[in-house]
Amino acid sequence: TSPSAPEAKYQGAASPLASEPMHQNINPKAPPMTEAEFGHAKQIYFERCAGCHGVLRKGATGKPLTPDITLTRGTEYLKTFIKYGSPAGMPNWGTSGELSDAQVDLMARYVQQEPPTPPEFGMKDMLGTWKVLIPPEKRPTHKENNLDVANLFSVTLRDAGQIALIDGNSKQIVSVLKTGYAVHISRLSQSGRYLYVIGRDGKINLIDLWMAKPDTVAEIRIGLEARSVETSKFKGFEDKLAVAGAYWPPQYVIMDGNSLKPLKIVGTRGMTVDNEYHPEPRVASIVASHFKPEFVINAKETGKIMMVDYSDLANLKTTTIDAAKFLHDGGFDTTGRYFMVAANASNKVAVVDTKLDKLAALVDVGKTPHPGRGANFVDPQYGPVWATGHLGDDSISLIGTDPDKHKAQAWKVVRVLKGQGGGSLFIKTHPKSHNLWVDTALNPDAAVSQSAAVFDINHLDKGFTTLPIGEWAGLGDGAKRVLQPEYNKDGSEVWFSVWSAKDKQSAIVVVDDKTHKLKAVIKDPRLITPTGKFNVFNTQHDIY
Ligand code: DHE
Repeated sequence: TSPSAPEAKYQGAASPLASEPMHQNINPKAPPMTEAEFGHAKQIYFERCAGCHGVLRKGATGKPLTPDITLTRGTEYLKTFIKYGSPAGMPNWGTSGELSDAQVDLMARYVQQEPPTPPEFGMKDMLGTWKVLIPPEKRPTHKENNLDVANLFSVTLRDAGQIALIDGNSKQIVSVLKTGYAVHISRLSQSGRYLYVIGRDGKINLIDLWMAKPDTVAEIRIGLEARSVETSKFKGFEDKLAVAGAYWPPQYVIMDGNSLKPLKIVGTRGMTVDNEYHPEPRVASIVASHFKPEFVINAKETGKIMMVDYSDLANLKTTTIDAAKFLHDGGFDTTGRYFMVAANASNKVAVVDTKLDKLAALVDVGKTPHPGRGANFVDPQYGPVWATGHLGDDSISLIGTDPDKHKAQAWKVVRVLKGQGGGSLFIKTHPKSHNLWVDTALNPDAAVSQSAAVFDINHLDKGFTTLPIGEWAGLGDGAKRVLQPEYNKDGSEVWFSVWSAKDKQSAIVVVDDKTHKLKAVIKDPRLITPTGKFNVFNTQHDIY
């Protein structure tokens, strides 16, 4: 396997576009394919390749694969490349056993054909999918349940196309709700009443946590493939608007927060930070500014951060900040003023000052930073920092975030910790804790991917302790990954997902933050492929 295979495989998750009908372009110069072969190859392409090479094959983190290039390479060369991979990050699809020789041959011929184009998805399409199941005036006027809503967890049940709402106190599943396919994230309205979840297929569920039994009150599809959703947080706009970003078509959509009625669609096609045209800049993370009525919207391939003023949608004002290519995930510093976002394939973290709408810095970090929302704490020596782990190496970079009292350290990597290994997806702490938790979910070594590292923030030089979270789940043998530490409301517990295959038992392991001891294992036949977990209070208040 090539050294960067975990990163390439991470980006190679199946795209919902695999099942979209698309026009077949026959290129007379390309090796011939039957319609059935083309259909099969298209499916494989959207399941394995589009994440890196792009829907239109114009290249993203992977190289462009348009016929002008692939035809000059020829079938035999392409077959070798697909079968054996490359040190630059192309996975060895053939020798790893993931594609048969016949499939490798199929793909080598397919990429010499014109790329088929998925359809656009505009206002008419969106309105066609929009449903208000319970209109705002028919919803509860006060909380009608006895749940401690602030300590609920919204848990993605990835392959079931569901989320589970789990009570953080009793650890009981309150309900399992049908959602879009493979929900990516959950976010809260400013008040904490409404939960928004977005599926990989672009479907958003708006869930009212005040109902006797929390349930979906509105839904919509905002595109054919998507990852992010957020709500307006600025004073005067609380619970008013929602926004979601699509991978395809490349666009973001601003909606009414109470009904999901689509109000404004904005395309992201355009120039990269290198001033080259990109036809499909996917919308990656979105956060809501606390300083202005603005959404902070990150376009992956162009490397541009759009500060979108939502106070006047008819006269939309956007400040576009040039950062670095391949923007992905990120979070705020503790003051909520600075947004730190990984430009992952550029090995950088971009820092945006949301008060001045300016780039504060581009910080060089390790290989392929992947913070989730990152972790904020006070380094005993260097003051306030925000930390990220990496997919591509075992380092954890601590970046100074206090330009007022620690100017010399601000926007510099002040410390690099050595973690368990590469393949880290998420890192977390809590203001009440002195622990820093780091997963290594995509590490190729099973022992590493099934455990988590914990550092004592007051003794960072002492290294980490490894906790066998996967073993604690008591699921027996079988492939599983331990991922995404998430705190409960009061910061006394850390929850981990133990993500097994769809047809195998998974679990959530709850660890006592102080003692590092196992506190509970949540097991239930309904807990199918749990991935992300979002504590209502912590998500609502950007606590991480
Ligand atoms: Fe994610 C966050 C995109 C693969 C679980 N993921 C994000 C965000 C983006 C993104 C843009 C930030 C959203 C925000 O903050 O607004 N993720 C992508 C991909 O494009 C990628 C690489 C491949 C794909 O095709 O999806 C990808 N992600 C994964 C996974 O394989 C994970 C582990 C399991 C899954 O669901 O597929 C996964 N991503 C998550 C989670 C978060 C996330 C749990 C939110 C973490 C948090 O704590 O905020």
